[in-house]
Amino acid sequence: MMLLPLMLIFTLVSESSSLDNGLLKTPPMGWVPWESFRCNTDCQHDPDDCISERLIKTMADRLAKDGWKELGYEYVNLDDCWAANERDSLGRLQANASRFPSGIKALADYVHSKGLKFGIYSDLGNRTCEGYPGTTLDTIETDAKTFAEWGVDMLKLDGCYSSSADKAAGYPKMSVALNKTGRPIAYSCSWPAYEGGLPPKVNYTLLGQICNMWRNFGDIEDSWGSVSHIIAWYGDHQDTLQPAAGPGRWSDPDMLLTGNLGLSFEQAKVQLALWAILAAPLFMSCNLQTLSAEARGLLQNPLLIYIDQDRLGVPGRRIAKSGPLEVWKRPLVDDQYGVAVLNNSTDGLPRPFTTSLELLGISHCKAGYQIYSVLDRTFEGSQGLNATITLKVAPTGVVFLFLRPLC
Ligand SMILES: *[C@@H]1O[C@H](CO)[C@@H](O)[C@H](O)[C@H]1NC(C)=O
Ligand SMILES: *[C@@H]1O[C@H](CO)[C@@H](O)[C@H](O)[C@H]1NC(C)=O
Ligand SMILES: *[C@@H]1O[C@H](CO)[C@@H](O)[C@H](O)[C@H]1NC(C)=O
Ligand SMILES: *[C@@H]1O[C@H](CO)[C@@H](O)[C@H](O)[C@H]1NC(C)=O
Ligand SMILES: *[C@@H]1O[C@H](CO)[C@@H](O)[C@H](O)[C@H]1NC(C)=O
Ligand SMILES: *[C@@H]1O[C@H](CO)[C@@H](O)[C@H](O)[C@H]1NC(C)=O
Ligand SMILES: CC(=O)N[C@H]1CO[C@H](CO)[C@@H](O)[C@@H]1O
Repeated sequence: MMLLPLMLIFTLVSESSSLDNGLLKTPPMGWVPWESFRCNTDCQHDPDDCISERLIKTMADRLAKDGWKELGYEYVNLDDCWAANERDSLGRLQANASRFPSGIKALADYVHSKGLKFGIYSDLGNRTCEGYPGTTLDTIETDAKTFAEWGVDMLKLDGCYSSSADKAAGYPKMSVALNKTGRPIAYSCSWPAYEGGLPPKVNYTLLGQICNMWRNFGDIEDSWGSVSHIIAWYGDHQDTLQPAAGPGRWSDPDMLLTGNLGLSFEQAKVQLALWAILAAPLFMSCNLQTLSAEARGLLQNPLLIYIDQDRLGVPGRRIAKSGPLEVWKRPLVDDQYGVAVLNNSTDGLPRPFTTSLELLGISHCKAGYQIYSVLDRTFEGSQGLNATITLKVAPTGVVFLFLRPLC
């Protein structure tokens, strides 16, 4: 009899904090075309790299065959530029027939046949960011129904060409409309990114109730400046952002750049390590056919994925900053931790960094912790709480540790 009121409270708390569609209990993983393929619609001259059913099928094949799916990369999503220039005669969105000759339903079926999930893109506004038909307040229900009929598993709803008032009405309305279709569809809202990402214009309590994930900040670009700027922004606003995220409701610092051209290998490691610390969605956006062995190794690092997907779902925080070095820590299940030490300097020399578990605030297990270097895939030995730990952190690089208690 004592248990009943406790369970009731627990249920109420979890219901009020996240969208009740049972989805994205851990951050989603998958592939999107945007960073590598943008709005390339020129299939005549560039048939391999244009936004088309052929591209999506090819990437679904790779996800299914090259070990991605088993690691959790299960979503194959479209971004902008899939739609025809006009809605159909019944007012429904439709795919561009020359680039998607079989239609979206057949494409979703294909993706499902590979054991994967299918995501689509639309925009709450008069047009998508690239000018295709948008989802306006009066077409929300039609579009939700269309997506459900097609077998869509995730919707990213962008926010170009709409006012703040339209967004405030439209994002919650789509959440209700998706629910009414009866099909579980993960819902990714770009709303906060269009309102500066912070209160008072952004209400994260509300977002957690209506969306499964959201972009908070501007689009990522294929450069170190962009990655470093995003990390700094999440650190500077962690008191707002960190508590807002959790199982079923994630902050999305945007796509992974690994496999593209703009980052050095060390910089690509920084993005992956920090995304895992932030409990971020892991969406690759590169050509999976031409990925180098090194890039594949980074993206398929099992311990990094384990940390990202930790079922506590508590994003990490920046706990210290000194000169160009900053320390980030994420608590994981069973008193385990992820710790990333980032060096933001560009002066070419690996920086020494000395610390101890005690100094990192990791002291629950008095016997000490086993230390693994996530990116080197090595076991570095066990350490007592007060033993000195010395690391060398490459310029615009990271050391990413996984700590497991000896208790
Ligand atoms: C719709 O919402 C209800 C109540 O919150 C929930 O129980 C149900 O699972 C949701 N259905 C879908 C398809 O999201
Ligand atoms: C389909 O996309 C092509 C570019 O690949 C474009 O020329 C054509 O106008 C589009 N068709 C429709 C109906 O939107
Ligand atoms: C969207 O279109 C409507 C109707 O034409 C117009 O009143 C509104 O200003 C447009 N909104 C934006 C943000 O372009
Ligand atoms: C934020 O949204 C929640 C849930 O809808 C609501 O209860 C709360 O009053 C809102 N907060 C502000 C400051 O508007
Ligand atoms: C790194 O330093 C640059 C230049 O001062 C700054 O713009 C950027 O925000 C810093 N990045 C991080 C993660 O602190
Ligand atoms: C570690 O050092 C601190 C301060 O020097 C001390 O309070 C603490 O008891 C030490 N812990 C262990 C496990 O030795
Ligand atoms: C996070 C951090 O420490 N950033 C520093 C990186 O280096 C530049 C230039 O040395 C500093 O201005 C930043 O504050």
